[in-house]
Amino acid sequence: MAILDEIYDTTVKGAYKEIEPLILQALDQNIEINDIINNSLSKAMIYVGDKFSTGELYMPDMLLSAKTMKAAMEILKPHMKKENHITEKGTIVIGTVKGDLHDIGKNLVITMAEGQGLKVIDLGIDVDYPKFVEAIKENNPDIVAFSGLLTTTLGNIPAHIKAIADAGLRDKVILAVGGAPVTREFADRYGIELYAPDASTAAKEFVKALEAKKG
Ligand code: B12
Repeated sequence: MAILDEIYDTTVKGAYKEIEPLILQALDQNIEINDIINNSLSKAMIYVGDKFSTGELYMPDMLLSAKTMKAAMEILKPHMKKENHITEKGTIVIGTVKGDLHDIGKNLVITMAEGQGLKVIDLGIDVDYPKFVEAIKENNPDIVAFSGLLTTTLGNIPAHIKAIADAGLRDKVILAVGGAPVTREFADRYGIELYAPDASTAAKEFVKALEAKKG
């Protein structure tokens, strides 16, 4: 079986103890990291999510698959970071929105953004409105990014933006949003400047926005 298929199957099964040699084997074969992520790991997570929707897989299955993807990412991460970033291109504050505990996608965005030489402040999961506001005051970021995987808690986005606006900080930052159910239309609806469907596009869009800001 081709190695990407093996990684896919192992992630679907949630066999997290078996993932390391497979990822190392894929790296040995010089398979692009983006390929490993997009064509096996993320694809497996989408499959598991779909099977969860139809009741064919359960919460523990999703958790095991998530654990497998996380283990794989830990091995891939050091290979993704570019070396020698002498100057940081800009700062991003990122967090998963209030009520939402998903963080695999967010963490992937962080890794990719760091790989592009950006400084990232990670607020973690289930981030309440004041925490974003405090982080903006403390770190003076260029970009504030929301990650959201649940349709329900994405409903908290307007409240997140309002808290930032009420603190007089809305004009100081570029807002970004992403996560499986998020679309460009969703971002536009709330006046969010930046949206990207995946982590590598996100990192590129961050850099583009920072370059445009500097003029
Ligand atoms: C793994 C998983 C879990 C794990 C999370 C573990 C973790 N530490 O993250 C666990 C088991 C805990 C979990 C729990 C739940 N989950 Co869940 N989960 C998933 C699953 C299978 C995969 C998500 C994932 O990691 N994908 C892989 C990553 C790489 O992709 P991604 O997150 O989309 O991120 C990419 C892009 O979206 C983008 N991106 C992400 N963030 C950002 C941010 C910015 C700024 C930008 C620009 C881009 C960007 O870049 C990323 C990389 O390319 C999805 C299925 C799916 N199709 O998404 C369901 C899914 C998201 N879960 C779902 C549900 C319903 C739940 C629960 C409510 C289940 C329950 N009954 O309790 C709980 C909610 C708990 C909570 N309060 O958050 C539903 C959501 C439905 C909906 N639309 O609202 C889904 C879609 C499954 C389904 N089809 O029903 N889940």
